[in-house]
Amino acid sequence: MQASYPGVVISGTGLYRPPHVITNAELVEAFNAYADRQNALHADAIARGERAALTHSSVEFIEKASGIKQRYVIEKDGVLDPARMYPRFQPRPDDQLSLMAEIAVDAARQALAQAGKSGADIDAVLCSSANMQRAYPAMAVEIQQALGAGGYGFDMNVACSSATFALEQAVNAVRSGASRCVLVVNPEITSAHLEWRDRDCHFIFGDVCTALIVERADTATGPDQWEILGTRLATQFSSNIRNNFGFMNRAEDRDPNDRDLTFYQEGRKVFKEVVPMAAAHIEAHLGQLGLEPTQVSRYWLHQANQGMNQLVIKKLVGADAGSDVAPLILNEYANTASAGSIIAFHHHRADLKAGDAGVICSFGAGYSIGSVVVRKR
Ligand code: CO8
Repeated sequence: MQASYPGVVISGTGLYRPPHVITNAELVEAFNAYADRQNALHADAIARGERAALTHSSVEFIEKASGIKQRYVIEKDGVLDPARMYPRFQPRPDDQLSLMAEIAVDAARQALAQAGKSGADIDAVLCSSANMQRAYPAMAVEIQQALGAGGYGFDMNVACSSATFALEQAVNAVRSGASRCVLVVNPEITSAHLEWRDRDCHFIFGDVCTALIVERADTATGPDQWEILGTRLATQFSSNIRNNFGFMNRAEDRDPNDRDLTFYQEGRKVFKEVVPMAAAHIEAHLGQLGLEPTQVSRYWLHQANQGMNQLVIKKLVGADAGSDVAPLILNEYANTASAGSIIAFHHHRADLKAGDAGVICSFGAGYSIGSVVVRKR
């Protein structure tokens, strides 16, 4: 006898958008001031050839190389202070809601409202993000309590694929009967883990938090439901996107300013290696489900680089990525790690009709690729 599994839908999304914008012009002005200060400070060593002078960043390079025009951040002054170059956050006492939980609760409440659910309807919380604010207790458990949710919560991290990998866990939990209604949140405070003092990457990231409600189709009542047709995850080890920050740094007698303790990457290699992997992954996943890439109405792709997304789409459907096929949000939000494809899904799905298929797909550090194929109900 064949087992029958409940249908699963995404019935709500939410988006926390930070209050501050940093334009490329503001960012470049701060970086160049920092570079000039460093060069003046180390003028003798530079003159002796013992140290390379820092070169200026440029708005033109950033926009041409990435498509990014601005980013949102939770705290702006510290990032733009040439004497600091990273955000300034106040530590909070243990009895106050953590910053990461706060933005997750904000996005979660929006997703719950869209799905017509309350916190009490949630029986699992997955907090999945490229960086966690602390080691323990899990952020997800704090968010669970703040929302009055039941069941259990846990944290997970698959860098830029954290959201899609969490979606698969949520779908499986509902499909197996273990959970009825799962909240997935992706609080990405990337500003705290970006190296704003490195011109190769200082423009890449922005802060944000996304939320998704994943529930049984037979109990979903919200007006906007997306049936999950399938999920597919893949990983392949690479150090081309890496961050060695971790709990052992103190024991290694590391300088907290060591370059490898914040985000670093071989951007060009990532670009070249990940584009074919992502396109082949999506094509194979669609094939498994009996779909051709051209039968998909919309691709909500990871938002790291405009050129990358255009190439992925070209490989899939043989045409340049028009914004109707693969909407871009990175011009406004920059790369928001795992939240990028979910922001695209949040902003760009209202015009699709019942029966239309779409693909949410992330790709990033790991390497990791996650695709979720959905159909509008
Ligand atoms: N201004 C002016 N010139 C610059 C700048 C700048 N800001 N930066 C670099 N240049 C120069 C370089 O020095 C180089 O000069 P030269 O030719 O003389 O050596 C020239 O410009 C070209 O540099 P690149 O080859 O580096 O430039 P690219 O065209 O490759 O563009 C990109 C760089 C935009 C980074 C591009 O390679 C890219 O987007 N690649 C894809 C990367 C990607 O997708 N990464 C995914 C990472 S995100 C992820 O997985 C999540 C990780 C966890 C998140 C953690 C939160 C912080």
